[in-house]
Amino acid sequence: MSDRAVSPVTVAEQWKAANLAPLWDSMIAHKDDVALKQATLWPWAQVRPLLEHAMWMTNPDVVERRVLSMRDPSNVSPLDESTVNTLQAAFQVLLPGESARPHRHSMNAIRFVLEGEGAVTVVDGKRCPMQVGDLILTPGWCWHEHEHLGDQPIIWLDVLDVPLHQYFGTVRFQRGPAKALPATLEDEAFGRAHFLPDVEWSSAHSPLFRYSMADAVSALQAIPYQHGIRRVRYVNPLDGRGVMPMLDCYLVELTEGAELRVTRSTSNALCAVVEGTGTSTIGERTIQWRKNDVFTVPQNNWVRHTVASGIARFMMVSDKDMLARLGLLEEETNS
Ligand code: GTQ
Ligand code: FE2
Repeated sequence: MSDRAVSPVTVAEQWKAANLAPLWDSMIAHKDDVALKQATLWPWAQVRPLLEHAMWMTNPDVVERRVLSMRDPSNVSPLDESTVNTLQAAFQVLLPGESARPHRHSMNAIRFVLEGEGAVTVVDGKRCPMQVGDLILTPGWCWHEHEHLGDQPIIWLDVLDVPLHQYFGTVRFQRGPAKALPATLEDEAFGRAHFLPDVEWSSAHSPLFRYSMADAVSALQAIPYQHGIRRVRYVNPLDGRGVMPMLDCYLVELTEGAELRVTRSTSNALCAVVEGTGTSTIGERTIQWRKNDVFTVPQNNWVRHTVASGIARFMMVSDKDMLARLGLLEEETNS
């Protein structure tokens, strides 16, 4: 008998001992179907009472941030806290008089206010007032703290690019107080349309940290619907690209006719409903949504949004700009 008669049991053991595995037995290589992740909905009616509970359970002095994370129920590992492949989202609550101390991390984040007003997020020393619908950036490695000067609880959505940093091995965290604040440009420097500061400035993220809902809505109202949808993008005014390298934000308005469009993208998105009610069919799942509901649009699913009546708006955060820069963004429409 030749060496070729090695028993299968023995060879499997030998592969294991040699840290090898046959690709022909792989469960993923050369298979046609890529498993699609399903959409998930966090209904505000279910989430709000649990946030109320969190208000008296703990406080940010003790736990740094009073946050309930949104987990994709299909995550297998308990260490996987992602909401979609590339994004990690959460609800954060601050009570009147509370503050969440300064820190910084390599992860980029956006905050989107769902309820309340009168809080301020301080980003590299710039004070960003938070009112319902405002989008606040806390870009990677910028010092940030939150303080609440209002008289009712404030609740906002956090969306971070944590899963990407975990993958890249670039997770970094540093406690405050802030040591040396970098130079910033005042928001006022970007306050006139058609003019930009002609200064030497180099940064991976937008110099603006606050995008008000009032500005976003007036920008939206100035543009026509196309196929029942109109959309504005929150951009870095200095390069016209997404606000941060791995987080790209949009305000989307739907009206009648939107349901005729079915789209599919290699990008992942998370949507927070600002106004109105509607239904979205995302792959095999159909979701009914209303104000302050949050839902995911995992990559590669066919998507169709329908508005119940009148108009509906949602803010969408996605990894689209990153995929575009990597040459990996593919989008299709069937209508
Ligand atoms: O508010 O600084 O949801 O650092 C997760 C990590 C919020 C924050 C989160 C954070 C923050
Ligand atoms: Fe943070």
